[in-house]
Amino acid sequence: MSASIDTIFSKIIRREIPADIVYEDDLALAFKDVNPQAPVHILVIPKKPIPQLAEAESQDHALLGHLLLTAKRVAEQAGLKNGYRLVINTGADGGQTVYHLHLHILGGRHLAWPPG
Ligand code: DGP
Repeated sequence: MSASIDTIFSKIIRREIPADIVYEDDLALAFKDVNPQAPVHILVIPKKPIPQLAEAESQDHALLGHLLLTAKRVAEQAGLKNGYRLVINTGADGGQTVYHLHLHILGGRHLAWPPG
């Protein structure tokens, strides 16, 4: 388990480094991924620095629901009428590289399943 964190995403929240922010509210921020894997690739993050889903707690119940509904709203805003994929990479085996919980919204092309 990770300790409390200050990642690149915390710096984006604090506007210390630039990002293409597409949505913000009191609890969440959404911005374009710097290394897009699809025509639309947006990250939705909580402002609370939860390192990874595996470290979310029961008190985060409402926040996790908010993140899902925010992802839906941002996907609609991005025009993803034909669908999209939400991904949460968790931990080393999950391929997580930034230890601030984030949802990837991927869309704008057909996404194969299972993923390559
Ligand atoms: P993950 O592997 O699930 O931890 O994904 C981290 C994502 O974060 C990865 O797709 C690239 C993106 N990313 C990393 N650093 C930055 C950054 O400084 N700005 C933006 N916009 N995205 C970043």
